[in-house]
Amino acid sequence: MSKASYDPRATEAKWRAVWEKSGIYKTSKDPKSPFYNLVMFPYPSGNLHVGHWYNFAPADTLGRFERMRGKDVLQPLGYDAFGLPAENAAIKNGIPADEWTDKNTASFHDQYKILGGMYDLDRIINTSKPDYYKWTQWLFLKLYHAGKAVRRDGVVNWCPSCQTVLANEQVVHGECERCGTKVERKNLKQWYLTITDYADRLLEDLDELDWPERVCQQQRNWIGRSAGAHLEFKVYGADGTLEVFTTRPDTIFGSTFMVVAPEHPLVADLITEEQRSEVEKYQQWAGTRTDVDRMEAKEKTGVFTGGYVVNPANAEKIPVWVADYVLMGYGTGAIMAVPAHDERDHAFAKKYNLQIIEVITNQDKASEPYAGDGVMQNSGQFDGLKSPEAKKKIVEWLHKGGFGKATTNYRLRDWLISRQRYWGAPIPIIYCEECGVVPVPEDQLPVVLPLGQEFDKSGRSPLHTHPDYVKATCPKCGNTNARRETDTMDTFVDSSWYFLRYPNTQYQDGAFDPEAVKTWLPVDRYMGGVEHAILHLLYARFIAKFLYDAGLIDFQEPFTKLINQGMILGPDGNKMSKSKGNVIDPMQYVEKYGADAVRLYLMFMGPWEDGGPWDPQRFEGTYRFLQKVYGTISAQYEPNVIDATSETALDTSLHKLVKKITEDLESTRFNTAIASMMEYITLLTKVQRASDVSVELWREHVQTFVRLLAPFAPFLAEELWQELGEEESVHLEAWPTFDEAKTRDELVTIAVQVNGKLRGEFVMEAGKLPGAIEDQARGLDAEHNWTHGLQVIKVIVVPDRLVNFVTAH
Ligand code: ANZ
Ligand code: ZN
Repeated sequence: MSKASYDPRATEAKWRAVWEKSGIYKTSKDPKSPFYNLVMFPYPSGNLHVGHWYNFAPADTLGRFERMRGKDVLQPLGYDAFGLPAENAAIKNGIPADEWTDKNTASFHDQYKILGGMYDLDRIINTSKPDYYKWTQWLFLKLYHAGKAVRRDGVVNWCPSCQTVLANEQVVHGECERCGTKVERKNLKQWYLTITDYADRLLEDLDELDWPERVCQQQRNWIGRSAGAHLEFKVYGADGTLEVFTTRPDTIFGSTFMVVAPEHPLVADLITEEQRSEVEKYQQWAGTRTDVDRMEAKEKTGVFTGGYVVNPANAEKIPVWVADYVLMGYGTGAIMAVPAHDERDHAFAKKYNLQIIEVITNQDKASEPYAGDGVMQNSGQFDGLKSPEAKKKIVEWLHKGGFGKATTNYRLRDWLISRQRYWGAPIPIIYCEECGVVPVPEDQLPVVLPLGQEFDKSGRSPLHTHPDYVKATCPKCGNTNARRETDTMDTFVDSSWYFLRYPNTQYQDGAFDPEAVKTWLPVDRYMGGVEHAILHLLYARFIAKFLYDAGLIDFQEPFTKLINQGMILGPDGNKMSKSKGNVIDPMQYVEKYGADAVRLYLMFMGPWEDGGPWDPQRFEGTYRFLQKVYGTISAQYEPNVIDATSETALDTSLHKLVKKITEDLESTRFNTAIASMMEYITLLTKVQRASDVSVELWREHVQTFVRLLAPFAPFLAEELWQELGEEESVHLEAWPTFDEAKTRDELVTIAVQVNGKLRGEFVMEAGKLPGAIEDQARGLDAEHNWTHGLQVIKVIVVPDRLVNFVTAH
């Protein structure tokens, strides 16, 4: 008989304590078959939200599955703990950023345990602690000495209220994401990591990765390699040349004007007295707009500089305009405008009434301007050639004349890592009046971030005014009046290498233990949100290539396989947000139904990669399933009359189940795996009612099922395992195997008799239970009317062979 219902709260608490004590989830010290199963470490922002669960719980199921298949699994967690929210809390509520962070990591830590994961919590990484950021600083110095960390002038997004540089992603509609102040463009000396040196490798190596195609495509677009030419246009009537980048040198005869970015240095030389005030006004206005504003603007704007250049192809004198649809940060910040063949140039020429010359025959009259290939016209000696061929010839011809050369251009920019913020890893640099820029020697690391800082109302980083921090001794000449760099690093630097430290978090002789890294890396499977498709994943790939080149690691790609889970939406189908009141707090559910139910529901609700709305009703259904599992498995089983057919049918269904779940987990289809478990449990309860299989077979079945359940619902599986009389943990068991031959469906022909006379037949899978065969036969009788509408009083079934309807005469 089935026992009292399952009490997840008490049971989960019990096993949590047992597991912690026995240390069954500690990573193997001597792995024979290492498997690195990694989730993206979270920013500790208060409590684990349902999105974290959606990442960590299914990822844990996969880790447990690998472990049962004999792998030694490294499955760590940590905290990406530096960053603005901590600082905002400090500014708003007066709690020091470090206190706020420590409080949050403590509550995350408790919830990591509650989740029921086999995460090895002895290996926690916290990027805001000196024993970690010491090595982030070490990495910076490595890059610096290799010439890959450089300080230079650049135009940056500046928030005058937050007093800091913002990354492009932190600027929303031209305003600071944090405070809503209009962002300014400013020229500042900042630290950059020269990721552009790696552009080709970052692009080409994508082809070898087992990553979602859309992520690879996003990275390709971000790197944005385009082949073209740098061409030079002499300034008319003065010295100087205007250099442009173009992907279409074949259209040069159609270039009727030039456009330069408002910040372009040559504007000052081109500008005429009449145009001066108008151009300057325009430059000032454009200075308040971000690149994103500028690219998205529907209406093109611009002003004429008054100056001209000479088109080297046909010696025409053409006007130079200033317009903000040309960006200073791309190519050369200047373009040759070809209004007949480029959409933006076309719109601009129409608006300002500039000349349009078609130089490629438009094969698609419907589209104007025509951007495709075709036959050359209005292009001197190149007329009649096909445009791709003309492209090569024109570049060669211009090159001979000293007017430029073929080049490749990238959209990718160097990585600006300076932040004028407090809560980040200090940049280990000292400025000395005598020696200039001096790196802090490695043996003086870490440069310690002072804790317990208070902010004044301006929100400015307290480091700027912290006398003990700013004042430094020059490591080179001993000058005690040197000044410490007060900028900290972008938090993406912290996360660009953290996965190297997990294999040995205690390692003191370097950022990472080379032996342990050799054992565990590259990461076998990396799981996290698609919002990291570009920045984090690109930066981590870059740093891996840098360390590879430095001979410090022996692989170039850190993450062999990547899986992006989808997003959990509120029950109303919208993105969860406090203002919509549709936020699901996983802990509320855990308290009532247990962690297993939350885990299982998250995996059952739909394909992991898709996400979807949280459905409280389906959640209830999932919970009921767990209760049913408990009831069925934990009940006493006593066989009645044993039926050989029933035994075979049950056996086949188990082999099928093992195969299905194995294959589903291999391709992360949790939802269909769980659906088949549900079907199987329904079958098992039927068999239980019929009690027509042997006790040995029953036992084998329930034991196998509990092992299959273990990676999904680790607490319940452990409880049942114990109730089945086992002493060791189910999580130390091997994954069940299956016999392929037994999973194949055999077909049999079943004869249909009415009162013993043959009336028909049908085909169905072998090994079905009598009930299923009868159902099938009755359904077909409705179609074929074998029983002539007579009342059936009895149905005799011989499994795999015949059905006999006995009717009332
Ligand atoms: C002439 C031309 C004719 C162009 C034509 C296109 C079509 P991708 O592929 O993205 O690299 N361009 C160059 N620098 C720019 C800048 N700083 N701001 C805005 N636009 C810029 O694009 C390269 C093309 O974008 C270049 O080729 C240039 O316009 C424009 F029928 O030159 B083209
Ligand atoms: Zn000095």
